[in-house]
Amino acid sequence: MEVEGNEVVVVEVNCFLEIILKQEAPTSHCTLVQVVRRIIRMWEEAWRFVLWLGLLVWPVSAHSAANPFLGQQATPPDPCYDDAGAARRCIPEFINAAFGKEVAVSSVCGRPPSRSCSAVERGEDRPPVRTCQVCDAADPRRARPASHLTDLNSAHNLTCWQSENLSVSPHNVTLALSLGKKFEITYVSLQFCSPRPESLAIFKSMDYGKTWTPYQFYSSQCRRMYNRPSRAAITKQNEQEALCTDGHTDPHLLSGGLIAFSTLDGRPSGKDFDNSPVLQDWVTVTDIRVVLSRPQLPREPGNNGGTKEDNDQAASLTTSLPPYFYAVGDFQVGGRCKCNGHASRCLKDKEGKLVCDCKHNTEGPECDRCKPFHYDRPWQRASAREANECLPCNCNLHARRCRFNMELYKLSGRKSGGVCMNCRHNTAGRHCHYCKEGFYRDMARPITHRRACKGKVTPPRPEGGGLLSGQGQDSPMGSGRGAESLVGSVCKKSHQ
Ligand SMILES: [Ca+2]
Repeated sequence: MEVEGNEVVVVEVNCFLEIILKQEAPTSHCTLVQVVRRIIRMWEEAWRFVLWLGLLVWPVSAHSAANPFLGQQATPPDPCYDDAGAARRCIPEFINAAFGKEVAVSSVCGRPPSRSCSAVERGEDRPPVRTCQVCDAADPRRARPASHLTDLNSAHNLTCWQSENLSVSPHNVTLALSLGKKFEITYVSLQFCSPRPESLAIFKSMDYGKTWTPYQFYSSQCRRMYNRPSRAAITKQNEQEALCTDGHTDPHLLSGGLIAFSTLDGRPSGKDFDNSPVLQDWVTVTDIRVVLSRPQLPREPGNNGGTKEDNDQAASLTTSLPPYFYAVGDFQVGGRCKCNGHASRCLKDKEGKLVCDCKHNTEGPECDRCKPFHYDRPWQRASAREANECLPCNCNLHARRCRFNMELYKLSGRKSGGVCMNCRHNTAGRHCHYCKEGFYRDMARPITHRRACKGKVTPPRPEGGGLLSGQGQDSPMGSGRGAESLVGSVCKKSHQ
């Protein structure tokens, strides 16, 4: 049989070649029928090949569709869910939130070009030398614009912003940075190219610059400059209070000094941050403003600068000084995009605004509310122990909207507080779980079926009873409402 079959195939192929490709006339052994058969067989083989290819590919694609975390190395697992698919806390990565952002400065050198001089250290044994340079905003090599505050910081190519030359003190020079979104920040740091200021203040805003709160002060005269005690203690009662530190200034350091403010340092609840709404607020910022208030008293080369008392006395007066300036090479704000534990990253939306990529059925710029229809329990921040994801209302597929009711939530033992609105498909009740008046429950269908409640009921006649007993226990969710059970019973009877 097999040999015969093979012969047939050979004949068919030869005929196909002769008649179709060489365009010769059909002969006695090559009929058109054989050629047509050959063509049909070729079609069949092509289809078989396609099917075989499909079977080969299908398991891979089906598998990856069912579980997006397997078989696709390009898609990393979602940090907001564990391997079993359960929600868990997730947070965006720690970044320098100031990087590349624009800083509004109240003073910048170079318009018109100006010359400024400073003392530069040359090593421990050698006295500092006085060097001067020109700042010219029109010349890229000599400009010192605000963009140098937040550009890529490199030790080999330190780029600095610089203020105009100033000669009165105190005189505030401000650096204002808007992050465009709420962040939870760990530190604010300034790397100076000039000597560090003698007095500076850091303020924060949580509402995009509408209101400002003091964050931290540095001064050798805390009381006089900022009306704050130096080295105050932070207790659990005043964790949102800004401190004034007087130990930041090394009078011998002429340049390159760093000011680093750590937001949680020394605050008692820092160790239990998850459970401290006060500190969660404290580290939340949309904007940071740094006010450079007063410079170090200038030191001439070879001059040791006088005693602290001399400095204090001189600095306490509003006075004219030899020209001075501030210069900062790097302004950093270290923290994470604030998403309340419900997103692992922030993205730019259509308008270019930074927003959280919210998971756990949350939404809003900071995942700070539940998505519509997910109001079965109140919104909560995620903690290390509990993801606190928003849960959908249970409306048995009959409603698209629901609201939260605190009373019901408390009554349920803080489990469920959602109330369905506008139940459709002739259903009613908090969960759209029974048939509305005048409709009866079709027990052949699950309550989630859109035809679970059927037909209009003819109102029972006043006499003749209609009050049938014994069939009133069919309420699907055990709602136990006598009236509905009664309606159901009446309908059943009337349809029999
Ligand atoms: Ca820089």
